[in-house]
Amino acid sequence: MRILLVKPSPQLLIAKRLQEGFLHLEPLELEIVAGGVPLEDDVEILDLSLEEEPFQGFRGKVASWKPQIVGFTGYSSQSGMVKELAAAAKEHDANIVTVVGGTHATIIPNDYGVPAIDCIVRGEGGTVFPEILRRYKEQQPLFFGDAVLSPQDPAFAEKATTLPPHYPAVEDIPLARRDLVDRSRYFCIWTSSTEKSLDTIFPRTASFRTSIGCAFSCSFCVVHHIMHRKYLQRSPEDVVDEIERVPEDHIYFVDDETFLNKARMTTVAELLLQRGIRKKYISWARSDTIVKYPDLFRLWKEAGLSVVYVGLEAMVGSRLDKYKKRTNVETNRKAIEVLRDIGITLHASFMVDPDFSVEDFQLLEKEIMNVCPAEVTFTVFSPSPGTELWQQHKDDYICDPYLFYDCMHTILPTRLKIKRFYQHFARLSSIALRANPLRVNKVRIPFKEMVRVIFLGTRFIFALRGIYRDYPRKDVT
Ligand code: B12
Repeated sequence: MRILLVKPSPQLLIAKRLQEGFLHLEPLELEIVAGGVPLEDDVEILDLSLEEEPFQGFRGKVASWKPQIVGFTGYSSQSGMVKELAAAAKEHDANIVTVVGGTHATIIPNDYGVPAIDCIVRGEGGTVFPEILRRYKEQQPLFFGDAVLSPQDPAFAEKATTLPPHYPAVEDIPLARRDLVDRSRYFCIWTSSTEKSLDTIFPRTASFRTSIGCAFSCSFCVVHHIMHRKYLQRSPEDVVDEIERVPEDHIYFVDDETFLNKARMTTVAELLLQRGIRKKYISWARSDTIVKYPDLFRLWKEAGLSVVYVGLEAMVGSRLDKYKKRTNVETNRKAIEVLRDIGITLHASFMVDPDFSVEDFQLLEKEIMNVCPAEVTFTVFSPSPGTELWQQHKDDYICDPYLFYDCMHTILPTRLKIKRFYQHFARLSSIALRANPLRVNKVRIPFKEMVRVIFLGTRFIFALRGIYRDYPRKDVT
């Protein structure tokens, strides 16, 4: 049997610019789903963001390879595209079975209740996909339990309103089939706070999941909803065994928060050091985790941790409370100090609120220099589909709240005129370039890469300034 797993391309210009310029990670979710496919079946992964013409690329692949099952992943912003691709597959051959999984399918399954989609997988996919294949081969209905729904099921509407199912035990989730993608295409921009020169700032980078979920419930985040606030953890041995096998020596941990369990992550670092595995790592961590466990981060620096992405979000207490961060400004400031002291690069992520006034933007501009040297990026506070906040704001959206849910486009009305809002938003990123450790520490990088980073950085800032043009309604501009 032939199974094609498809990752849609980003829809809006700013997401494309981000991916071309700064980081493009492998489709780990599809590699894990493929990991569950029995050996007797043929499975391929098609990453449409690598195609010049995504729709044509998809149609060409379906016509030439003739898959019997096509599976899609997708964020909310890609759900429109997934539906179009599924319809294109059916148009080519009505017998193709279409399966959809990923974040959007998990939280808003009823959005996929369309004739072109046969199966909607909620939650973890690697464990349920083999059962879907078995049912297909035995010509049984494909939907079962609370994880696999189908618009063809008379009870679909009712099932689609229930909470996402619980995740299986991490031990049952198959390992990623990393061999199914062209590994030379995936990279992440890496800076350094301690090295004087770097051979490349765009190394090939592997994605890696050591844990799933998060113990917190920030108002803008959907993860606690998907994971029922559970934090599932792979064992240290399992993590280190796989890290050793990953072909790349740069690894991006895609966990929501890697370091919540000090004992586990201490053992992982110790095993890496004992086994002489010398790789570099990027991870996400909360500021309070960093402040609570500075020794853990010191040990991890030794094990190769180069950059930590921290959702500082705001340096104003009332905003942190509004976002239900359960942390405070003092902790944010301490975390910056801890990382600086250890020599780990801080990637500070701030949130711009649609209610920002000019003064709020100016205040945030000042904060950039307080966190310097650091990689500094910005998103726009947006209610995440499937959360309580999303429901509360359901009458407020100024645009298609799925397509525009990329945390760059505001989906809520802005206090400033939207064009002005994005002028200020783009200005933050141009100031942030000055705070970047490469510039501050005068790190030597290859000339070609310097040209590339200046070109892509400038183009990204132009794209940010132009975001307001994407809104269809004239009155919002
Ligand atoms: C790492 C990450 C990224 C990486 C990219 C990862 C990648 N592979 O491309 C980066 C940092 C680039 C990124 C960017 C963005 N991200 Co992001 N990201 C994550 C994060 C933290 C982990 C995702 C991940 O790789 N998980 C590991 C994989 C293995 O797990 P998984 O995706 O859950 O997949 C499993 C199941 O969903 C299922 N499944 C998935 N697909 C399929 C398909 C089939 C057929 C089946 C059967 C099953 C199945 O099985 C999989 C295997 O277990 C999540 C949070 C989270 N916990 O989901 C946010 C998250 C997915 N991101 C989100 C967003 C919004 C974005 C952005 C759009 C905005 C932003 N500024 O952050 C951008 C733009 C990306 C783009 N290119 O368009 C939101 C999406 C919400 C939504 N409603 O769609 C999330 C949920 C964050 C959040 N807190 O709300 N992201």
